[in-house]
Amino acid sequence: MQVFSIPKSIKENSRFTFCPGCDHGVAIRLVAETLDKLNLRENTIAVASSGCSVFLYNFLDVDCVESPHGRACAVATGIKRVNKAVGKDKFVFTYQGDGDFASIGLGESLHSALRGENITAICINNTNYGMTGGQMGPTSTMGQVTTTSPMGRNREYHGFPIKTAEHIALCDGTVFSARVALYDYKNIINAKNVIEKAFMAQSKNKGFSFVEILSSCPTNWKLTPKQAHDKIENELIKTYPLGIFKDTTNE
Ligand SMILES: Cc1ncc(C[n+]2csc(CCOP(=O)(O)OP(=O)(O)O)c2C)c(N)n1
Repeated sequence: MQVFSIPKSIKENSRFTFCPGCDHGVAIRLVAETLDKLNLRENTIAVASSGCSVFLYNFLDVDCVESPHGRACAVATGIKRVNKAVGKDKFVFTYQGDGDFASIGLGESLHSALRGENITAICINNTNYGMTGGQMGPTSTMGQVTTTSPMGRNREYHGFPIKTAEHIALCDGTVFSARVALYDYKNIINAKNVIEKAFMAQSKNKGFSFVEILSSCPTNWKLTPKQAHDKIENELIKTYPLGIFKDTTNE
């Protein structure tokens, strides 16, 4: 008996290429299920950026564009506006890492939110530059050991991590900003509802919507998949509290 059906928005026979225990698979499935639920698949253009998130186009059966590192929100802005100019209202979302969204692409991300671009950004926060070998990222937590902070991130040398969802919520053009996690069933269901709210904001032409997803990175954290999820539940959410920081979509 097949208990779970494969969402239409997932490519058939796609081979899982993420590290064991990585949350990207769950995140992409939630995105695919939400695209199906809102009947957006045929009208969607996804923008994947450099980093592990780029593999989105291997799994998602929608039109996908790859952007240069950090430029996903700028590329999505162009795609959304150009289509609008010729009378096509495309559903456009980005799928980015935290280094991509909140460091190299912070300018593009923040100004897209400030302009109130009617796009949705999804940021997978695994607290490091995952694809390139686990270097310290803008979201690495205080004391976190990475390949470029072997003694742990410290205040004097590295400064503090960025709380992306809270910052994006401060932008006047943002209508929805939230942070979710995927370490257990309850949080996965919540994440799906939050992604739907963010997508609905765009469908209702409200403005910039954003979802930060706390994601495990067992390979670079040097933990087992279970230990990595425990770390998110017991440690990471102290730095990165879960919740909806702004929702003006019904105003
Ligand atoms: C302009 C530019 N600089 C650096 C790189 C190398 N690079 C590729 S992926 C990556 C790290 C991405 O980290 P993050 O955005 O956090 O995503 P993750 O891999 O952790 O999902 C880097 C630095 C690049 N491709 N382009």
